[in-house]
Amino acid sequence: MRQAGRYLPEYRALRQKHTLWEMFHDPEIAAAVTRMPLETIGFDAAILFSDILVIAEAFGLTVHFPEKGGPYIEPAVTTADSLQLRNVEESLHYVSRTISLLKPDLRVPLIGFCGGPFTVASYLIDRGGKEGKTLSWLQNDPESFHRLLDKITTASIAYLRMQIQAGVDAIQVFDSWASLLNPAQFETFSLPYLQKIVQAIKIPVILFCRNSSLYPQQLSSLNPAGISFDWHKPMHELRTIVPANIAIQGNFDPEFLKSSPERIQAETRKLLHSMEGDPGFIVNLGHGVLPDTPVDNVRCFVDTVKNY
Ligand code: 1CP
Repeated sequence: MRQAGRYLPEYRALRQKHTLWEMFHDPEIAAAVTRMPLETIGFDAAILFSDILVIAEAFGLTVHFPEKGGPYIEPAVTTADSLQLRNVEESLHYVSRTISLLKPDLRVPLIGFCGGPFTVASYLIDRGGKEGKTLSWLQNDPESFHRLLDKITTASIAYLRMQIQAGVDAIQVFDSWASLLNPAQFETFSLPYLQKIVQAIKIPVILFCRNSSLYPQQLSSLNPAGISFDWHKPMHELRTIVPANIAIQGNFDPEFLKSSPERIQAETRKLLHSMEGDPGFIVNLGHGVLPDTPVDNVRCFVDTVKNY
């Protein structure tokens, strides 16, 4: 969860020299950033340095990462019919190039990813749903909203297949903004599209939503390899709902890594103890590492797990 984010001084140093857009589009830089947290902290897996929004380029749209304010897409999408998929391999070739640069000497598995179709739609329409246009579209014209989600799903599957061809070992799907939906809308506008992705992808798929702990049954029904949980329910309680063949990962509040090393050690051991004997448990945060997290605290967290 955001391993290569702004908490790493070497990442911040590189960011002084390049825009975020350049860093995502330059395979040498993206590969170097992917490796950074492995060298500094020693995680058990690497997550590709990219962003869920670059897929907009497969539709001929431009993605902006301004220095202030969240990322946005131009032009904003206002009709399902206006969205035309181009050649994914050509539009996003720099992502496969990054993966090919990384794979030969990476000693841990590499996780590729894409956004959940609903979350990507929310960025294509209105900056992650921030202007309310996504929700009003799905309420006023659900039929065309489904057509939009279908097009994004087709693009996402092609994009993931390209990543797999280039060498990623597992996939995480980030449907972050599914948290904007009520339970009935979640089952209509998020879940069926996650299901299409899980069914189409033949390597392990981990599902993430911002409020996944509300939906353990629904997410388990898609039979993914794993589910990433937020911190609103204890992991051992979630495990009683999620079948043993599905791995569960989580679930500390990212704020937790800003507490003292003593507390990090104690709480991490407590979580590990509560999940003892469960081979399908992956220790993680419930969302990304926050920018002002001390690097030593992240290291303390990982070391506590490794030494348990
Ligand atoms: O220097 C900076 O300002 C960088 C911030 C940043 C980073 C590190 C952005 C802009 N994207 C990324 C990389 C990224 N994004 C990764 C690679 C792995 C890593 O670096 O550890 C991944 C997996 C993502 C996924 C992503 N991007 C999501 C889903 C996960 C989540 O956080 O919920 C979302 C919603 C985005 C959109 C996005 N890109 C960047 C930001 C700051 C945001 C969120 C903005 C918003 O709230 O709308």
